[in-house]
Amino acid sequence: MNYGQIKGFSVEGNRVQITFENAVGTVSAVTDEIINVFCGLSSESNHSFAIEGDKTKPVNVIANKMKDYLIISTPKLAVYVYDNFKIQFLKSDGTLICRDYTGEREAQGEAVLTQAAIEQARMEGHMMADGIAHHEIEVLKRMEGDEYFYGLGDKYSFLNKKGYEFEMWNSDIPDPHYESMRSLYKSIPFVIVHREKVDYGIFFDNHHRTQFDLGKENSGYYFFSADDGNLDYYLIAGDSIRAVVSGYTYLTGTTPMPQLWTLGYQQCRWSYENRDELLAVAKGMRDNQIPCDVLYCDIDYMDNFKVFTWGEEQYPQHKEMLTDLKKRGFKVVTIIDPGVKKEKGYSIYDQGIENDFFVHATNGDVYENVVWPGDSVFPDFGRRAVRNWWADNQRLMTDDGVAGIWNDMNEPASFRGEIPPDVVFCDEERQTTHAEMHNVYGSLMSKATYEGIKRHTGKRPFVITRACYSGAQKYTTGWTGDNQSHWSHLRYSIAQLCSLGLSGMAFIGTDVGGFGANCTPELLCRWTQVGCFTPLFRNHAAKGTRHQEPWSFDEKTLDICRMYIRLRYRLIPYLYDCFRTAEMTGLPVFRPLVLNFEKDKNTLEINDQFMVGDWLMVAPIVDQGKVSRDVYLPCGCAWYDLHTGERFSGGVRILREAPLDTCPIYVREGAVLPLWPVMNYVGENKVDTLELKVFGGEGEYIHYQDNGEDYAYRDGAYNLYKFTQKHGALSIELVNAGYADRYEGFKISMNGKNFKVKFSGRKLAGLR
Ligand code: MIG
Repeated sequence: MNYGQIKGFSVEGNRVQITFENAVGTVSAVTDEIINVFCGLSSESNHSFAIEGDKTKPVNVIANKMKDYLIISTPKLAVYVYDNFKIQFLKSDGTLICRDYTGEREAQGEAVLTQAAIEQARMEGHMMADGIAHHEIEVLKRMEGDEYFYGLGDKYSFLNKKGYEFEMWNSDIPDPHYESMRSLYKSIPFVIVHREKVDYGIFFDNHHRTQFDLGKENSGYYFFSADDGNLDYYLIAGDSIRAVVSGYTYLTGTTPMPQLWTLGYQQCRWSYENRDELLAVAKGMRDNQIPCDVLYCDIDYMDNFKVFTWGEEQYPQHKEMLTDLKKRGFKVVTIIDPGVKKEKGYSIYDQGIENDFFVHATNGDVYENVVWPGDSVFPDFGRRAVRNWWADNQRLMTDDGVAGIWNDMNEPASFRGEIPPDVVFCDEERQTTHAEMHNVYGSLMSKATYEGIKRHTGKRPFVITRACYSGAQKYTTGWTGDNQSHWSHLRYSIAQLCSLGLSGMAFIGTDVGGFGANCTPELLCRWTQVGCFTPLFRNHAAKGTRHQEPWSFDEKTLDICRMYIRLRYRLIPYLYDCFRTAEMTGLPVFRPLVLNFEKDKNTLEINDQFMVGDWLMVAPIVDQGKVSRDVYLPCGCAWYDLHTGERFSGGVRILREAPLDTCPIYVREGAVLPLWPVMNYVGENKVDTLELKVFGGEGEYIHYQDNGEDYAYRDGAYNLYKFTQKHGALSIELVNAGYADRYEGFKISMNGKNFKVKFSGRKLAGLR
């Protein structure tokens, strides 16, 4: 798109409208530090599937015309707009944030091949570059040289994405995921750029197929592009990566508090084929004293894969089964796919046909493709009426006692080829195409599921999705789809989960043990050692692969898995606090070290260590046969080895022995970790006395407590306890007292001593 010369401009509130020769664009300040750049190339409206509600704050925007450019400023930023809508962003002190690249695209190092050579190579299955593909919308930013690129959702790659190209097109990929794969299940077109003196984010809010090239084509620039939709992106400035993540989640929403039980251990398999098998797994958990809260029913629980039904043959009297499991502390989550079996007499199909709820082929017929139930039709989730209907359908599950819903196949995936781009989908009343709605289909489905569960149960919904677009974190957790029981997949899962966290999704996990291929005992141990720190802690495996419940191998494997699953339950109050932070600030639970320590250059590319909240750092083993590893302890604070209590100063690299039963874990000095006793499931025993493990130094920690279930906390029904340590003494103060059920006391371990204190008032000081 060639915008042409600037012809004029006008300011209206936060927005500056700029008339170019060939188009009208706007630059709007959402806040002092968030700028939206927009040009309605395909529609006038900047309707977003990620940003809900008006996020605009009052900002003092001033625009001035210079000789050949405009300066638009907020109290914190200056935006220079040139001809052809080229832009430079600066801080108000003049520091350059980023500037558009003004040259033409040019592929560096591209091999020159004859057409014959290309055809031959393709015949054998090689991917051959097609040369430069131009797009209707292309925003090229100059590479200043010191960039690190983070984020972009679930892409399968290292933390720093510089030098790679990606595509946003929700894709069901059952084959092994590999490094630098362009797309996966989710589309989160948000990238964080870290430079020595500046941090910023770019959120390209275009839900069509988009591309991101972060210096792969040419190290002189990076770009994002699309062939359809609008030029619509946000520059999110801030003085740290944390501020940028918070800016992004300010726009697109944060992850709301989950129910407490969702933080427990979850066991899944495709499939526990019948009631006996599922009950045997439940028994296995309790017999082996493995804490477990959640069991799953994958697709085979249904009657012929008809969503919202149960197969009486496999799961007779499922209601009684669910009630009985619930008594023993097990919550059951069932899978629901979007594909509805085409079968007259099946109520969901009939209702959908009667109300015209399914997407249409171009000739006006209901569109059909094949998924698990055979010939199937697809709900048109872009329409409110369809989402409402789907939300109501949730009741069919929750009324029977189902505790959460797992949304799979919602890229949407289909077996008879991908749904053609021109199949008719709607965006509310507007008819549009699959090409436009593809990337948001999973988000809309999850939103409908969330709203239904919320409406029917009044509790915080537990929804898991495979596909989604930016902003889905408000409604759903996510998992990373079909990984494999490969060591490389365990290794990459760390960067992948960190990237998802930086992209706003705080509640995420991978299939622990790996989905495809056969897990080994050693891999299961190491994966469980990582899994116990991931927000969603679910072990899952595919049909036809070896079983990977913790007892599926030998005693040693069982012992090690049990040990780390128990550690998970010890950490639940800490994790819950991290979720509180996530809801308040958008900062993820599972994070790269760079989020906390970006001034320490050694953390910029750490792919095999991670933080859990602000206080825990984990350096797991992710290679077969390895029994020791180097661990980097970031600068600026001291660290305690959780296992040995040994103290290390920060800024050092140490060698840590890590036999199979040991996952190296470090606690930041000054921490006061709240811990639970181990229990079989969340809520089995009431915690009247909270355990606090104090790690020297000085620090302040806020602990959050509520009923762990519903939305009463939004009306203030929660407690906040402030733990402060200074000069070797600890004080405890109740700083918010909205929830009646308080702790009666604390069991404290500090300075090598253990003692208990009663807590009935508001403050205790000088504990040592
Ligand atoms: O293509 O429901 O990613 O977790 O077990 C298989 C069966 C369809 C894919 C999901 C996986 C799930 C499986 N599903």
